[in-house]
Amino acid sequence: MEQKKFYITTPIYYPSDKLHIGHTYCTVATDAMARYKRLAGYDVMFLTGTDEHGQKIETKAKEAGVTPKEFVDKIVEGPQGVKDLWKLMNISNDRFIRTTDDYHVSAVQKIFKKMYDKGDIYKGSYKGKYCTPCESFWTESQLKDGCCPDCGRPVVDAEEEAYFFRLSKYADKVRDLLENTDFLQPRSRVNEMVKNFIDPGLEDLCVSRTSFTWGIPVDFDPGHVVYVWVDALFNYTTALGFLNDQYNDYDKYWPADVHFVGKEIVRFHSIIWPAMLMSMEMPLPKHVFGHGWLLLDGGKMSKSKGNVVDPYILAEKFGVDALRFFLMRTFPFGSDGNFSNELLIQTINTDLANDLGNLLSRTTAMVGKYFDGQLPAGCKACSAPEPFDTDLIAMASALRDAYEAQMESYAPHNALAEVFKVIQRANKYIDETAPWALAKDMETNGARLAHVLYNLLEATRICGILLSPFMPESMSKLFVQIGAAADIQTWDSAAVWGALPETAAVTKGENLFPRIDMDKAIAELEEAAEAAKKAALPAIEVEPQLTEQVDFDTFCKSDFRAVKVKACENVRKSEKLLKFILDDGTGVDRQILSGIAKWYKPEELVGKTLVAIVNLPPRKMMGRDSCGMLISAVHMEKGEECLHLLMIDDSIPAGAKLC
Ligand code: ME8
Repeated sequence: MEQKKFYITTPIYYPSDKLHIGHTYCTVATDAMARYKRLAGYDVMFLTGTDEHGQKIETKAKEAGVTPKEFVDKIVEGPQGVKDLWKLMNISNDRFIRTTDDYHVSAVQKIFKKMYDKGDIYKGSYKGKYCTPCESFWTESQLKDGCCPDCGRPVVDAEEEAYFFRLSKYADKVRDLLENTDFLQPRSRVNEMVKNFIDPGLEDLCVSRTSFTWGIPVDFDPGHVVYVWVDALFNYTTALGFLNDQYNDYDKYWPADVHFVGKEIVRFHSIIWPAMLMSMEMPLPKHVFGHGWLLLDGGKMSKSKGNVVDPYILAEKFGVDALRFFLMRTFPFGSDGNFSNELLIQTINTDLANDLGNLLSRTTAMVGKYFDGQLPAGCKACSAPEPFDTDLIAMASALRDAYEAQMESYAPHNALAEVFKVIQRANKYIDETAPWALAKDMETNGARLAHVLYNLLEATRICGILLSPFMPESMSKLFVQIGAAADIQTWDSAAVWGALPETAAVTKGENLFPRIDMDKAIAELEEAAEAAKKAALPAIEVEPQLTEQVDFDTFCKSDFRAVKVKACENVRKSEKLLKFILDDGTGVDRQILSGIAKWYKPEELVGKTLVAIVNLPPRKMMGRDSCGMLISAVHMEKGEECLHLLMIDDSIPAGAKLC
């Protein structure tokens, strides 16, 4: 039989800043889903990547004084960058796309041309509102209190010649898709989309820009770049090889089974994306799932608001698996959830240290203590089971199906809740059977004790299999401790009670989930966050201020004047000196030499208005007279001296006295 296929994607991330725990949430959810499907026997394609074009990146790069490509390269490939973070979080993506990859760029150009040739993209003139941080166009009616309806920030007027996509042409079909199929999930998001966007009437979408250049050029009309969302959405197909030779998986995996996306980008994925695919006459993805946000202090975590949580700090402190587990267990996937360090620690302590950790350590310790790490043959069977034996076995045997139903409806939090019901049942079973009491009379109760412990190992094994998509590393260690070999870590064996060999070698290993001291950990986290904040600031040192005072009359003896640079050049044979010819308002040129060649090129200073002290006695420098001194601001940054000439408004006339 042909292996079933499953294609799942995360959004591709904007590498405009370091990623935070909100981004990690979506990728971990996708990873858990992909691992679950692999476990269940599917041939999985899991795609993630980065969305690297657009005005926001261009602006950020300019601010950083680098090219846009250099800027994104650092955030995607550099230390603690996007790829590093996914490696740390044990993300098992099969492919990583960067929208600056050549194959993607040329495929998007072909896609744009195809829609143009079909008449679905046409040239017009755009007048409207644009939210720069969100890279989104809005019509007047879509604004909320005059601001961007997504992020609430001000929008700007925009007018330019532009290409448009005939979104209006597909309005009825998209409405039908949303209202009459299960394309968009959870269902609550359908009403949002229909009421806010389709009911008011879908307008054609502006899909090119001319006011900046960092985008995919429209190859048949230089000066236009493709709207970043058109470029970004098609990543899901170009990464499979659509209209390019880089890959050859399009026929195999398209259409996608599900796109996991945050709720603010559901509009793009459930309206614009299917409409463009209809235009391209391509099959539609089966599902789009819009998950909620992780909130901090009630607001969306975002770098621009400065309220972000660093996944590196949390993973280092609590372990990658504990962090992955917390994200999936605590927040219902379709809703918003309030992140807090307290909640994280509480979840680890309750679910992992107490419930799962105790079950594992108590069970393996007792097999060690009472049976030297190996139960006797025959322990699986029991001639007279107690009601709690039957109950535990029934729950654990039914677990896989209950879990599967939840995972299939994209409810990982509920799938985990099912697993924890069995873990809690197993812990209760320990109290009910009181193995330590049975052990007091091994001759009479030895067989019963072995059976109880076998049941505990078996329940632990089944739970371990179903937890492995969420905590892969820790569950591998758990399997070693309970003596479960690879052939009984499988999906099929999760539905088979009694698959663990009776005489499996059991070892009480390391404590997988140590209990965390809440107060101590919170104090340390706060310290780490403070240190990270400090490290992010440039290490600037300024000279200590002088304490010796000068009287006012002495100060007034220094004559500071505005001077204009008429000419400036390097002094021959000197690496340090620049020679200035200055207009100081007297009508006679003033010459000053200044040791600032390291920081300025002569040509960038001509015409500038500077400040000079003009009544210092002339000094000879490299054989030339220097009549005065130019005033600069100086500080140290990361061990380097930094100098900024004091430049004042050019409207100030040469010779004006500064006092
Ligand atoms: O939207 N909680 O990129 P992005 C939960 N490039 N999810 C969050 C979150 C939070 N606090 N903050 C961000 C983009 N996210 C586009 C996608 S796809 C063709 C293009 C989620 O880096 C957010 O909801 O701004 C989105 O799904 C993802 O992180 C990427 O956000």
